[in-house]
Amino acid sequence: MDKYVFITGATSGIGEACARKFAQEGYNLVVTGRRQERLSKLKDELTQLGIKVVDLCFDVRNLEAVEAAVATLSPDVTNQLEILINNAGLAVGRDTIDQGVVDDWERMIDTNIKGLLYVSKTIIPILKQNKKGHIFNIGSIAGKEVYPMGNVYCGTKHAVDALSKAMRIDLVNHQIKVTNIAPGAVETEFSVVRFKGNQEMADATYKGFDPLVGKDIADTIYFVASRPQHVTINDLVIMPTAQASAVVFNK
Ligand code: NDP
Ligand code: 8X3
Repeated sequence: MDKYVFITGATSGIGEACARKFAQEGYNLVVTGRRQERLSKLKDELTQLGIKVVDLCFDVRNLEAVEAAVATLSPDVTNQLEILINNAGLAVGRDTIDQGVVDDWERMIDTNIKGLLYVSKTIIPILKQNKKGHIFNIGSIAGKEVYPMGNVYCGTKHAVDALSKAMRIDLVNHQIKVTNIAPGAVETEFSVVRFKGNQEMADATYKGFDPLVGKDIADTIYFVASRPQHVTINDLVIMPTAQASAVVFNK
């Protein structure tokens, strides 16, 4: 197979699991993130499967860096680019709205909303030229519900939910599918980042129940991506069986 999938945030968690899943299924990859060492390691490992892997190290918050990185892709890659997985994102902090740290808010807004927009704006012309494509936006249960001290993170993921709907409308005439994926609790580096390196608090998030892992989301995304061309799955909420809403768990 010659098809390429472009994954943001492939250095960890859900994005890394997507890279592994699509590689196993024979897709070529463009893997991206800010940690070059991890990208190089992943590239070395997945190339062994006989697929092609391009690694691009950039920060999605920097439009010029996004554009410069994508401009380095050869036509061999862009002409076969079919899938974009807008996965890079993060929560930082868990405070009431009045106690929130403005720098945390800006990191979340700049990454989860503006970064997703910058990457989409850069990749969509390639998909349009190829006359076909599939964009996966990794939203969250936090884009469907709001929970205590989730304020700005929930706001960014509600924005992703709205942007998925908007993209679907604006791209329907170009055979570009848009799927919003809204996971509940997935054990990745997400909570370590949210709690600013406090491993104990991160571990407590997943204690007492069986959380999802990155592979669960990657398998689902692959299932959605492998439906026939005339079928689109628009929106999926995926939870651990022990989770009933953003805050209700069987622990
Ligand atoms: P991880 O922290 O494990 O992975 C996050 C990825 O995003 C990393 O690869 C990181 O790469 C990348 N990233 C973060 N900021 C930037 C940036 N500025 N520029 C480029 N890449 C960036 O978390 P998850 O895998 O859990 O998170 C993936 C997505 O899933 C996020 O959008 C998150 O909001 C969403 N999500 C997660 C859930 C969970 O419970 N884990 C549930 C619902 C949604 P690097 O640091 O190398 O740049
Ligand atoms: C991550 C899941 O519930 O912490 O998006 O918001 S949650």
